Amino acid sequence: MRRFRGWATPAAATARAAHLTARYRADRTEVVRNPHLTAEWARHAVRSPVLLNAVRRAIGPDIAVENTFLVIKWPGHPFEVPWHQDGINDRIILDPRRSVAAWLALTNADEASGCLRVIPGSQQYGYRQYGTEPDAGAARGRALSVGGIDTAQAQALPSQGGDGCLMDVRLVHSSASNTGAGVRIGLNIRFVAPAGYSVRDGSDPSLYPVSGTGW
Ligand SMILES: O=C(O)CCC(=O)C(=O)O
Repeated sequence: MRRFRGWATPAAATARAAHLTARYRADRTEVVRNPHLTAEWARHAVRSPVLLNAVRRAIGPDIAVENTFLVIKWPGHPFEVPWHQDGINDRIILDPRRSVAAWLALTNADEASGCLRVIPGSQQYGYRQYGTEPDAGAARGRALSVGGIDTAQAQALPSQGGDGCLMDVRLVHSSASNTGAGVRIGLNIRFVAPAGYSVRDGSDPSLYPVSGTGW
């Protein structure tokens, strides 16, 4: 896993988080799918030079966004993202050599507010069997691993708005509910290089190129 700073300045990340909080507070929206296809700020975020330089080092110059996922954790509202791997679900499997996941902090996040937690080294053991989250009807449906997770190994990744990290798409990670005082917002991004994915369900992989000419 590689951590970095400055995909946005802390002030810019915090200002964006304040806009998002105002926009989504009324209905307590928790998940916004693929904001890079609809929102200028997210289109900008996935092209951040600091972020793309890190992604280039991981998977080379030709890069497309395969998916983004904005997670808003409202204080005092239970919303746990279960242990899962970003590179596999019923729709797609990502090739770990040609894809990478990123997580961008828009707000500060600590253990109380539900920062990312990872199982260091878990990427070495490949993709695991997964089940679907029980309340997937609430637009939270995602892959999650079942069994075999030694949570005693979990490492919390507190971060500040404007921080980010790149993760192997097999890295097992999760985040707890927000029991802190403020909103906690993060953007999860899956990046792929050409041929970095296999579609499993026949759907179109709507790729959004952000770097290179190999598209
Ligand atoms: O933002 C979070 O708490 C977790 C996001 C995540 O793991 C994901 O969307 O895959």
